[in-house]
Amino acid sequence: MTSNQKVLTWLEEMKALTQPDNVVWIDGSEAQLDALRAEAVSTGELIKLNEEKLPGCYLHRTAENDVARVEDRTFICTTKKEDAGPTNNWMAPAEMYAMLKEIYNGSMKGRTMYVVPYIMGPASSPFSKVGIELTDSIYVVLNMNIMTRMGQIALDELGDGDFVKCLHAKCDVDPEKRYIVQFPEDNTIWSCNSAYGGNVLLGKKCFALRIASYMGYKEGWMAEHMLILGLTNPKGEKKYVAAAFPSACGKTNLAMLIPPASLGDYKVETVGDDIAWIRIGEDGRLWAINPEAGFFGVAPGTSEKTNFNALEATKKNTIFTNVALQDDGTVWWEGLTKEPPAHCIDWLGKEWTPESGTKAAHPNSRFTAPAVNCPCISDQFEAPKGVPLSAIIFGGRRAKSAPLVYQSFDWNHGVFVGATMASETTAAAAGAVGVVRRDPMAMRPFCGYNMADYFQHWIDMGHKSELTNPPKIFHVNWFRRDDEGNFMWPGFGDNLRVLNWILDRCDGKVDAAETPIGYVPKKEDLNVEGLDIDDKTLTELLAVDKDVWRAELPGIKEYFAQFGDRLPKGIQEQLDALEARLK
Ligand code: OXD
Ligand code: MN
Repeated sequence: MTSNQKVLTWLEEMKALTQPDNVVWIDGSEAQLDALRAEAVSTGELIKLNEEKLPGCYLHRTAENDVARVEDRTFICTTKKEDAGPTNNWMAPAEMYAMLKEIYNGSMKGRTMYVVPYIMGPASSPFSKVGIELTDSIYVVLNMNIMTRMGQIALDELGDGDFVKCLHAKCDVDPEKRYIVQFPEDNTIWSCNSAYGGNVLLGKKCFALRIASYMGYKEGWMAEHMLILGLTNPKGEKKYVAAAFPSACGKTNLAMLIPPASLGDYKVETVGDDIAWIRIGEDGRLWAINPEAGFFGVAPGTSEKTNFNALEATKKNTIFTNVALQDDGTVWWEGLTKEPPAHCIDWLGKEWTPESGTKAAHPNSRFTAPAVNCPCISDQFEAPKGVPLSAIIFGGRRAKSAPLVYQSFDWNHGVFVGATMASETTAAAAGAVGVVRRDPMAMRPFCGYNMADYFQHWIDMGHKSELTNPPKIFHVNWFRRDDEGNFMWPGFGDNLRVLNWILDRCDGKVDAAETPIGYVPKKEDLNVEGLDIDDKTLTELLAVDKDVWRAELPGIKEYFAQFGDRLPKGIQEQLDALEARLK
């Protein structure tokens, strides 16, 4: 399928290491995929769902100990420890390779190795990159088929070029020997002892964020943990924004927002729900592509009401992981319907009823759905150059500090706003509730190099002479609470009102109030027509309390202190300026 000598030599090496019984090249043809589906069903790796109600859909259950990304076992292996930085686990590459080789040694004996060539990004896009994943899991092959452009198409794109070398072996799914390792200097990813999506679909977080962020740093572009959406107003004007949120902040919902009909004829289109690769275009603007071809979304909480479009996307050719199986061969998860089914098989494969007192679906159960299934997928989804960004939005879940929306003063201040992003923990996650977790640009688990250098790269990008028309940078907080602890903003579709203000600011159509943290809307410029929101609540939603913000400063300083003198001067200057404005 290829005469690329680099591919063939590497494959021989990996075969010698893992010693599979067979090697199968994945060409991406439906015939081959069908055969793999049938094989996975025959071994129980996949369960075929109701063909009438969920055509082409399958259920997979992972091992009980293998249900989420494992950040404590995720490593960035650069030659120098400082290049991985204080927010990443690190080991010297030679030491890591040696340790992992013992784990991989003979691990595919009695198994088949699948060779999965794939493209991150649309085929024939100058922005796209090719990877090859070697895996002993059919589940991985079938998921990669949904999440990437996979098969011969990728080898054709590759020619005799370079690629990201990805090796995945299930081994014994032993959590003690589970490692997710990136070698950014070698364009290499090694993952072992897991069979759960985020750890094994190596094109996603491992490549499209960790390795790609490092590539972007070296090559002058950016790989970001951002959704991309297009918004068309009633006049037919279309604009694009990219937005980064920590988990549990409604990122997928925003990416697929349904405009409230009462606001008029708006249209939201999804370009991406998780990752954006961003470059400077010939017109001096930032352009973004979504490198992925599917959604790897969290199932629980997804319903017709909360995210109609995401749910629609899962109705055909989707692989569900760790959700519950209903008696009619369809799936269920907490939040899908108000009333739980009277009976189902839970994510562990056990009988379940509402009286069981356990969750039927794992809280991190997932759907892998083709993006083309999404009713609001953008017509620019395959555009080789991507879409031009008018705004970049950072967000977090903050009860008191951050107003509903504010705009940064300029690019460097916007980078500072992203770098100080934080979210308060919710009851949904383990650990204490309301604890502030710092997650710069939502990239804390995904930055493939020293985060201080990443901040500097952001600053540098904004000042490149080619970037004559950079997007404006904003921060939103849908989660502000009143003194009784109630959410003050309705969220969901009504977030369109905030997007409208943001785009009006980008067009210079509305004025704003200057506060110590940035520009905040004037009450009259935020369209709240038809909302049940009183003047006092609106005032509070947009208020910036200096005392609350002064109390934020020690936490920010402490976070930045870990970077020592590698923290960019541009970031320190922003911190000093904020402190001065808060005096
Ligand atoms: C994801 C994540 O799965 O960010 O997208 O954890
Ligand atoms: Mn994500």
